[in-house]
Amino acid sequence: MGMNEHPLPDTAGLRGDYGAMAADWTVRQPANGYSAEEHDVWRTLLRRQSLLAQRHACPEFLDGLAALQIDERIPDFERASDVLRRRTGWRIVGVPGLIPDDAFYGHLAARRFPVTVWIRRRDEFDYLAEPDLFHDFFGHVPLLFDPVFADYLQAYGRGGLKADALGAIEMLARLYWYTVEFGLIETPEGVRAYGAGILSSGGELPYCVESAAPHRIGFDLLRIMRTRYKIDTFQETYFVIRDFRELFDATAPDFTPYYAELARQEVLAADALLPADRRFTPPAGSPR
Ligand code: HBI
Ligand code: FE
Repeated sequence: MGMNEHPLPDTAGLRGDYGAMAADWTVRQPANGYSAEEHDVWRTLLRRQSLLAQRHACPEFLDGLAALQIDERIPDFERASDVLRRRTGWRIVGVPGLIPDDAFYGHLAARRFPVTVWIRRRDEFDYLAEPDLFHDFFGHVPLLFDPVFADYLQAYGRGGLKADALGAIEMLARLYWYTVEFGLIETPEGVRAYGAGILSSGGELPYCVESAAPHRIGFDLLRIMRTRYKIDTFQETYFVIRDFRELFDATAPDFTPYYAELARQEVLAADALLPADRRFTPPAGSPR
């Protein structure tokens, strides 16, 4: 039984303020804004990750980051949505933190990306259990400017609503994890990161591209949906797409036959390797 990426919110155990939510689990950003300390945490994370992203992120992410023109203060979601909506029709909605799968998928299916309204403390720079504003905004929002990825994520949301009914949430959660959160993509300069969990991480962004330790396997939908993942260490396996069109095309068919096929196969460990896996060799001189 694999851990779902996020424990479904019984809200009691979660950080955010779920008291003042709308029926669709959304909230507004704090009316009186954020403290100087919170803006400083944002600024520090933004500087660290932007520097790393210049070297290790895919060009589409860097284009979206530039289009957002985020500065050294926590962004206003309405203003960012105005820019984003004009490009791909997506907009940002504030949420108190993790929300149930069906609510989350429902927002994605309507081109609304849920972004957490609170930001981590300084002592949580390198790991926190739940996605915060920095992970969601910096990690996820820039790629929504890419038209093909934007279409993929909406298709993913629609698939999630159907998967809920088919009891296939766990297999779709693996697809989300190994693409939207921890995906790699081929570029003429070599493999680059597009996954938000990588792009918002100080350690994993260089590691995922440079280290010889993890497996890097060519994108294979069924292989991904049967592969467990780890939620509190660097990934042992990354999946590499050729381009976002490959991702979008993979989610075009109805998944029902896939779920039947997967039910007959064993679930694989996060560090499994199969003879059929299309492997990417680490760059020369990689640190272990
Ligand atoms: N809720 N706010 C928020 N953010 C997420 O990334 C999120 C979620 N709920 C469920 C969820 N992710 C995962 O189960 C995905 O696999 C759907
Ligand atoms: Fe995320």
